[in-house]
Amino acid sequence: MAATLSVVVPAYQEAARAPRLVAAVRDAAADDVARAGLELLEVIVVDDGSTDATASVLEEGARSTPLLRPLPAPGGHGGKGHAVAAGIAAARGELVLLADCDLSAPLAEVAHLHQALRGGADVAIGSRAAAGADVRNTPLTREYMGRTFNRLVRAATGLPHHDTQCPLKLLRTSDARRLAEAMQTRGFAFDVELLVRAQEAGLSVAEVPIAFCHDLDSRVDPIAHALEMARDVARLRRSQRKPERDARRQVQPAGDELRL
Ligand SMILES: Nc1nc2c(ncn2[C@@H]2O[C@H](COP(=O)(O)OP(=O)(O)OP(=O)(O)O)[C@@H](O)[C@H]2O)c(=O)[nH]1
Ligand SMILES: [Mg+2]
Repeated sequence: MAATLSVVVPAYQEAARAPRLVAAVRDAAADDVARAGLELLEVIVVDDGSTDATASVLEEGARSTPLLRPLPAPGGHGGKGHAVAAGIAAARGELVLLADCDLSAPLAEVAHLHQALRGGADVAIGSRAAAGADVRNTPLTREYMGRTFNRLVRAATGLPHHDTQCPLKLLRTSDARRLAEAMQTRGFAFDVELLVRAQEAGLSVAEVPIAFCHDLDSRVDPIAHALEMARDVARLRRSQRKPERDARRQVQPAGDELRL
């Protein structure tokens, strides 16, 4: 029998992009997930205290789309990590897939991630850096920011990955809960902490090339969020146990096409 899947999507000020997500959930998501050998149980979209019409677009969409499960983030606006953690806590599937509202990494790519889990990985992360990735439309500035950020992450934390910020991540819900419960990062560097905690828990992580089409509409402030993420990575480094940090000495060489 196919394992069940919950998709968790954080949403902040997404009134304009949410209708496209709702349509994808209504028309294609179950088939995309079934082709990956999984059964889609729900798409939890966590509205992170948006002040635009995100909540009403999601509520309206859910009326005609039973798989869509809007969830207000507890305590109002708290950041992407905060919202993802709330979604993970609410997930009912055996596996959980983290994704973004803009579906710049299409849900159909879950097939590649699931293959990695079937191959023995505990966590599969989508990658725009791994050989074979099909990446389109990324502005040069974002590409540069992403590379720089991922270099910083590798140097600071010892993580071997080349694209921590790719939206798609697939893992067992029980693992995701255990990791998310212990996490401190409420903003965009949540993804980095998830991987740091996975490493500390002894979980194996596979970085899997995926198709990705950058959506130019963005909630990311290149200065404020870059500074916040650098600060969060520095804090993460201080929280790490030394053996995990030093694991960077065994890091395998790879391309460094890294993006935020
Ligand atoms: N919960 C929450 N989610 C957010 C916040 N900011 C962005 N998001 C969500 O995070 C996801 C990614 O946001 P984007 O604005 O596309 O940013 P990105 O894809 O990381 O960066 P770009 O490369 O600029 O697209 C979307 O689902 C957003 O709704 C926030 O403050 N809180
Ligand atoms: Mg995006």
